Amino acid sequence: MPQATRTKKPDVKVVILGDMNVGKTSLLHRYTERKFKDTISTVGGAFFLKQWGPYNISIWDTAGREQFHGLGSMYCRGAAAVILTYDVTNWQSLAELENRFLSLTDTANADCIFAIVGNKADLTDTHVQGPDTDGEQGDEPQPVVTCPTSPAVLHKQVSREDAIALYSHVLRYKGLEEKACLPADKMCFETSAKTGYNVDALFETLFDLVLPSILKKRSEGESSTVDLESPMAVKTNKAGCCA
Ligand SMILES: Nc1nc2c(ncn2[C@@H]2O[C@H](COP(=O)(O)OP(=O)(O)OP(=O)(O)O)[C@@H](O)[C@H]2O)c(=O)[nH]1
Ligand SMILES: [Mg+2]
Repeated sequence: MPQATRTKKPDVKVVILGDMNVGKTSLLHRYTERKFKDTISTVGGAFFLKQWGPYNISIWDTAGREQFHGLGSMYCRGAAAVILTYDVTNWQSLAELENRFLSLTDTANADCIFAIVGNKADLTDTHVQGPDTDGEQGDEPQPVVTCPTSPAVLHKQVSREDAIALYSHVLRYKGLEEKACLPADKMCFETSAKTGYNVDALFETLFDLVLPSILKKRSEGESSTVDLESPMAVKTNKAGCCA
């Protein structure tokens, strides 16, 4: 197989779920393109490929609109990590994660990792508001603009405690022992796709955590193949026959 083809094959799958308008696509744009761009509501789904060290991670963006709900479990099939996203200014968007989206993750891997993400934190917390809040801007340092009036701060409808409670609920739904899982503190994030706040931390934490899944998948793949160039690699069963 040509090297170029081999390096583009995804090693692991991460899926982002959540109600329409919570900012799933914007989070992916921010992370992959370092930009906050205009979006249109996602139709069906889309995927991004991210190289993480020697590995390729596919990140699946899904549509939050009800009419595409049926596709969700298909996108989650075989996922190593799922990002459950809500909007911190919209309580209903958190409720929907429990009511509508959690069951879609039944098709994910048994050892799937969950992150709970409250996006649009720039709307409720002044410390999240950065200089790069005005549209398409990249990674480069932006000039600090002093605004005569700071943007209005909206009411935060979902607290961090609410998100942590949802994380506990997810673990119970999955039949997992809380003590044996990653702590809620580490897996609940508040982000802003608009300013970039916590976005890298979210994705990079998850990517580090899915590495064991990649290694497991690779070793399972390797044990079921035979390297024809190395006679030592031919596997034999107990009776000495080729396996
Ligand atoms: N203030 C603010 N607005 C945001 C943020 N993220 C997204 N938005 C805005 O929220 C709206 C919806 O963003 P999308 O990224 O399209 O939302 P989505 O979750 O992908 O929506 P669907 O594709 O319909 O499921 C857009 O107007 C974005 O500009 C954020 O962090 N802060
Ligand atoms: Mg979208």
